[in-house]
Amino acid sequence: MLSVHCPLKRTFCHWKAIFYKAISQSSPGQWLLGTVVQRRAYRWTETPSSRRNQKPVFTKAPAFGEKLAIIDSSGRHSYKQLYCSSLGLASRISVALNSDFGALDGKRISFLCGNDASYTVAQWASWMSGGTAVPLYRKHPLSELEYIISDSQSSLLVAAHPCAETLEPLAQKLGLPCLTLPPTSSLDALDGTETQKEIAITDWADRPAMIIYTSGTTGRPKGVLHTHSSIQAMVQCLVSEWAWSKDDVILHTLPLHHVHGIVNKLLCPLWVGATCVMLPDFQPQKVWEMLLSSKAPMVNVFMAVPTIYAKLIHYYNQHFTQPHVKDFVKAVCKERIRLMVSGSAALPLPILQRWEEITGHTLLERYGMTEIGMALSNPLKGPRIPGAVGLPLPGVEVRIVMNNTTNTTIVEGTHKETQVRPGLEGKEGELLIRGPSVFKEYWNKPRETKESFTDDGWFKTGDTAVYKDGVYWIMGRSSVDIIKSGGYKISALEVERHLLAHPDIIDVAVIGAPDATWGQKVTAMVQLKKGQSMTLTELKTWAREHMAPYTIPTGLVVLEEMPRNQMGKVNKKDLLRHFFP
Ligand code: MCA
Ligand code: AMP
Repeated sequence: MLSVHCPLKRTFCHWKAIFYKAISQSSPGQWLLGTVVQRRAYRWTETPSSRRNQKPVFTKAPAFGEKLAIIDSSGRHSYKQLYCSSLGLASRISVALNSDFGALDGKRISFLCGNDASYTVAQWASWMSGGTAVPLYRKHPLSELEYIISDSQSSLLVAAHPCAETLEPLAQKLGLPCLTLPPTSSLDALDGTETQKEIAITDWADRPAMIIYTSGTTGRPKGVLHTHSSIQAMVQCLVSEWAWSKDDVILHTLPLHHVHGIVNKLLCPLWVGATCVMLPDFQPQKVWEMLLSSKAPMVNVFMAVPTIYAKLIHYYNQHFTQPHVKDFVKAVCKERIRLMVSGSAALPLPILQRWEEITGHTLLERYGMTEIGMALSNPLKGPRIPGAVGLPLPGVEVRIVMNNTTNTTIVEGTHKETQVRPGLEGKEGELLIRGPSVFKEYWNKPRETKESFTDDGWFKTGDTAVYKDGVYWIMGRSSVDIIKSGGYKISALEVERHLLAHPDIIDVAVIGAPDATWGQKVTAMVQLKKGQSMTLTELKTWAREHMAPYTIPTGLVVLEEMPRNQMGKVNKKDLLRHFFP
C-alpha cells in the first residue's frame, strides 16, 4: 500500500524517504490505486444510529439548565431561558403559518437580529418549528434584504425589537407575516413552556437547517443550504479538535450571517454548554477591555478575521505604550486565554508575529468556506506553521488538482495521511474538498450546484493551494473576481453591477488591491461620462444606499478610457500590476 503518514512530529524528510522507496517499486497506476484504497479506509462513516443521533444544538440546552449561555448588552441569559423563549417563539411561528408545531417542513424563516441572545432564540425557534433559518444582516441595505428574503422564498420574517422598523415595511411590501420579538432583556416574555407540545421531530439529519448567502464569480449571491447533519459535522469536529468545554468563555465580535460567526463562535460554545459573551459590534477598545477584564466569567477563547487582529494591534500600538501596561497585557493573555484563532482570509505574517509579541499567543490559523465549514487547521497542540493552514480536520478529505484539462491529482489527504503524486511535489493546484460538513446545494440553483462539484463528488473551492513541508498552504483565489476584504468575500462583478447603475459611470472594473489591514481593498477603476468628475467620498455616499457597507469601494481610480484588449475584455491582472505593482 502506498501511503505517506505525515504527522508533524515526525520529520517530513523521514516520511518522504519512506514514500520514495515505496513508489520506486510501483507504477503510476498503482499510485492511483493506492490513493483510492487509502481514501476509502479513512472516509467518514455514518451508521443509522449515528444519523439518529444528529440533532440541532438546542436539543442539548435543557441539560445545561441554569448555566450561563449568553451575556450581551441586555444582560445574562441561561440555557434554560434561551430554550424556553425559543419554544415560545416556535409556537408563535407555527400559529402564524397555520401549521402544526414542528411541521414547517423546511419552510424558510428569515430573521434580522443584532448580535445578542435574540439571534439564538430566532435561530432555535426556526429549527424547533421545523423551518430553515435564513439569517439577515442589519447593515445590509433594504434591496439586499429583499433579495435574500425573496430568493430564499421565505414564508415568514422575524425581527428583533430594534429591527422591526426595517423589516415590517419589507414584510408588507412582500406580503409576508412578520413577528417582532420583545426587547432582548425581556425575551422571557416569549416563554410558553407550559402550553408547549413536545418537539416530535426525530429525523433531523437530512432536514434543511440554514441558508447562508455568499458571493460567487457569476450572478447574484447564492444561498448555501446546510442540513442539520452538515452543521453538526462542523460543530462536532471543531469541538473535539479545539477541545471546547463547558468552562470556556468566548468573546463574540463577528457578524452573524456567515459561518465563522454562526458556527465557530456561537454554535460550538452552545453545543458544549460554554458561555458566549456577545458584543453588538467590533470595537477595538471594547475587545481589549473584555480580553483583559478580571470580572467573571473571564474570556478564554477568541476568534477573529485577520483585519480584526490588525485593528487590535493598531489600538495596542496607540494606547498601550507604557512598559508595565505591555507586561500586563502579555501576562493576562498568556495566563487566561487558552485559544486564539484566525481565519476567513490569509493571515499576514507581520500580524501573526506582532500578535505573538503582544500576547504571547501564536494564532491558530485555519481555512474554511461557507460551503464546507472548516476544512484545514493548524493543531491545537503541536507546532503551528506561520503562513500555513495545517492539515485536514477529521472527516475532511482534501485534494489538490492541476488547473488544466487533465485535472491530475497532485495531492490527496485526510486528517491521518497524505499522498503526493510522484513528480508533482510542491505543485500548486485547485483545492477540492469532500466530507460530511459539505453543503447540500445552492438554493434553487441545480446547475450551479452541479458545476461546483466534480463528477465524483468533490467540491471545487476555487482556491489555489499547495502541500509543502508536510502542511497545506492557501495561495489565493483562482479568480481575480473574488475579493476578500475584512474577511468578507466580495464579488467584483456584483460591485460592478451596482456601480454601473451610477448615472455618471459608463464603464467600470473592480479589482482587489492588496492592503495590509484589510487583505484586499475594493478598488473601482471607472470611466466617467464626458465632463463629469467624481471623488471617493461622493462615490461612497452614493453607494451607501445600494450596497452592503463592506462591498463599497474604498479606492477609486478615474480613467480616461478603460483599457480593453482586442476581445473587448479588461485584463484585471494587468490593471493590478500597473496600478498596484
Ligand atoms: C473598509 N474600509 C476601508 C477598507 N474597507 N478602508 C480602507 N481600505 C479598506 N480595504 C473603511 C470603510 O469604508 C469605513 O469607512 C471604515 O473602513 C470602517 O468600515 P467598516 O466595514 O464599518 O469596518 P468595521 O466596522 O471596523 O469592520 C471591520 C471588521 C468587519 C470588523 C473587520 O469587516 C468584519 O466584521 N469582518 C468579518 C467578516 C466575516 O465574519 N467574515 C467571515 C466570512 P467609512 O467610515 O468612511 O465608511 S468567511 C467564512 O465564514 C468562512 C467559512 C471562514 O473561513 O471563516
Ligand atoms: P466565504 O466564501 O465567505 O466563506 O470565504 C471563504 C474563503 O475565504 C475561502 O474560499 C478562502 O478564499 C478564504 N479563506 C478562509 N480562510 C482562509 C485562510 N486561512 N487563508 C486564506 N484564505 C482563507
